Amino acid sequence: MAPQFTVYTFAGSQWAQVAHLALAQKGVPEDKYDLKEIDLMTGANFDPEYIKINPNGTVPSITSPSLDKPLTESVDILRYIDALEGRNALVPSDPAVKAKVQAILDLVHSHDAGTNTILLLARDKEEMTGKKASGFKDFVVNRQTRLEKEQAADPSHSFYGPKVLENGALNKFYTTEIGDEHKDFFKDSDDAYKAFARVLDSLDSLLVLPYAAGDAVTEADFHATAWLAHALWGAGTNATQIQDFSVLEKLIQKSVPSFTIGGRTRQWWASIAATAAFKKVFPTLH
Ligand SMILES: N[C@@H](CCC(=O)N[C@@H](CS)C(=O)NCC(=O)O)C(=O)O
Repeated sequence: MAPQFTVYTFAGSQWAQVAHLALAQKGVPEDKYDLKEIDLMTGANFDPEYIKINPNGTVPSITSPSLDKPLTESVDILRYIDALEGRNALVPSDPAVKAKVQAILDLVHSHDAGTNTILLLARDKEEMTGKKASGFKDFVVNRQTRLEKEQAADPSHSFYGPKVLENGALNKFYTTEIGDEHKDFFKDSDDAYKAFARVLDSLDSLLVLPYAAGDAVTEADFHATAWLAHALWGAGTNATQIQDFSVLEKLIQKSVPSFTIGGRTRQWWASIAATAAFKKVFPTLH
């Protein structure tokens, strides 16, 4: 069978994992789609040809001759995959369940839930030194190099100007000596950690159990799973220790000493981690 759609993906992208979880859960045959790797580590998402597919320069995306335009949001992508094969199982029809699912989707996609807080921010000299010596520095610097190259090649392109400035601000903290200019960055990072802790608390109170919105796995499970797995990995958890929350917990406690991962989150994580889709996509955290 000729592939019917193309998924643009990257192993280190949390939102791309939503697509992979949905493909696994629905058992979509592998000959039905192509996978195209967009290497975020080298800024391949900033290739002008990819920006034509996804004007935000993000993964995941899906293209298909049957679509009027590419899908560029993981929420839409999961729903597309869900609708491919038989029953639309991951998107509940019951209005009460739907509302619970939507609250979780909104939460994990909110600004305060951004996992770049864990991956890229630093609250003091020690953390900044650690980040500067890690692969996260390569990520930030490679992005800047690629963005500046593309901007030079096409100065009037509306995508590159704002992105060069946005990533450039972070790039500066990664490439200059740690000093007074870092003070506001450290304070903002601490605030971001406090906000991230509030998101984890909110998730804990929203979870229904055993799965995110109750007895059945829904889209809420897969978005929350990809998000939390990436945060655990970014915190430096041993990638094979799927159930180990201690590293992330300790990191957050530096900003919020009373913080712990809630009991409902732990129960939910144990339930979702036991599913075949989770095991296929997350043999290790990423
Ligand atoms: N709202 C989008 C967000 C996608 C997104 O931010 N993807 C990240 C990786 S998880 C990305 O491609 N980042 C690259 C960048 O922002 O330059 C979705 O849910 O699909």
